[in-house]
Amino acid sequence: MFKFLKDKIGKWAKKVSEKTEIKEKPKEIETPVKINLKEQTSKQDLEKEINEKKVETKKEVKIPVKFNAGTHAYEPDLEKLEEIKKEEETPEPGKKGFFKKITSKINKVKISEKEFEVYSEELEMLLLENNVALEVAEKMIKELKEKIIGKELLKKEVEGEIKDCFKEIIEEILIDPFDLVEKIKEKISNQKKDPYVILFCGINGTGKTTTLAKIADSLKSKKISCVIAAADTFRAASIEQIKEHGEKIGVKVVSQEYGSDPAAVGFDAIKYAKKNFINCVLIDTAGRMHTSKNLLKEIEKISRVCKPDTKIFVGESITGNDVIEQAKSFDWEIGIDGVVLTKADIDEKGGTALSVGYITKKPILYLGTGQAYDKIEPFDKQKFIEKLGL
Ligand SMILES: Nc1nc2c(ncn2[C@@H]2O[C@H](COP(=O)(O)OP(=O)(O)OP(=O)(O)O)[C@@H](O)[C@H]2O)c(=O)[nH]1
Ligand SMILES: [Mg+2]
Repeated sequence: MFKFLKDKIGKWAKKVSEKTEIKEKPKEIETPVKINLKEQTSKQDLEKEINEKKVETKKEVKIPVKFNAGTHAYEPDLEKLEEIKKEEETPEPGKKGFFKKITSKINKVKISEKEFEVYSEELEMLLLENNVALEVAEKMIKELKEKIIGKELLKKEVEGEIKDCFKEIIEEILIDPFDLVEKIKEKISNQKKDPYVILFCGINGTGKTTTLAKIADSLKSKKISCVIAAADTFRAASIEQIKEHGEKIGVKVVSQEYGSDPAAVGFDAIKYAKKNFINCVLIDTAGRMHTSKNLLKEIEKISRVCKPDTKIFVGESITGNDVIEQAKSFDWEIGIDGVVLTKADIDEKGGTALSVGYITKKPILYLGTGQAYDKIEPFDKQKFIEKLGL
């Protein structure tokens, strides 16, 4: 998953490093340039002269030049000089010869603003195609530009430098998630009776119920007792579905009839948890479109009645920018605390994970990475950056 930076940004950076050295022959300058050479006396003298960039051999040497866009100067052409180099004697150890000096000079590039503009359009397209939101793509390009323009680099360093810059930018964009398990432990150690309440919300079919079951299973393995509220009383077979999960993971499910008030189901589950000293209540809710005012009012009621400690928005990582709009709507309505991005296992792009947190200012808490109960990973900034191939 998330291969886009590894594959594509790398290629883009390579292109930048190759193209910053303009290869066309400048019209007003004739190449190669002829340098007239003096008579050589000794090997030492020759090396001395070479180090002062005055080539000295017995014959006349033609030094080809080409334009370096980085330094805005004409410089010797390395490839052609290599041919001449073969005819020269190797300088004594410790002495940096003429060709070495030329080599290091010629390999240096400086990316100008003009050049960057040409490539930034391509980069923006690349980011947008990979689900990075426009606002975030623009920020990334602006920051990369500030970091890279005018910086003198060895040609071979350009790709690595661009990747390093991206790494820094992404580190800044991503929000550090809070540790949900720690928060639960903190609350249950302070207040013996009140359970920690988690509400799951999102549009239809994003993986709310599966994520809830995964989290309940993981909490149970950490000795945090759980009860599930089957507060999706709307979708056909939703209660059977959550009960099946409950049976598989060994967690009690509190439910009512289809069509009953979901806020009441949540309230019942909290009551059950208090009575039975259960640590955590996980409330499953029906999928609802973020554009439906009535359904958003309903989730607002569930939230108002159940007063969850954490409200988790569950979105699909593959949906791209739509997830951002959905998360914003739910946040507007109930104030979400964090995001779970599901189906990261089938997301090759990764841009959604990069953008959703930055735009909503809410941390990504977990990534869903498959259908099985153990296919959930706490979101880790460094791991995510590694997955992007940086
Ligand atoms: N590949 C993959 N599939 C997932 C993941 N999470 C959930 N799914 C699958 O997505 C489908 C929908 O999951 P549900 O948990 O029922 O989604 P929901 O949001 O509760 O759906 P509604 O209640 O109908 O709104 C199921 O087939 C899940 O197995 C994930 O991280 N990766
Ligand atoms: Mg569901």
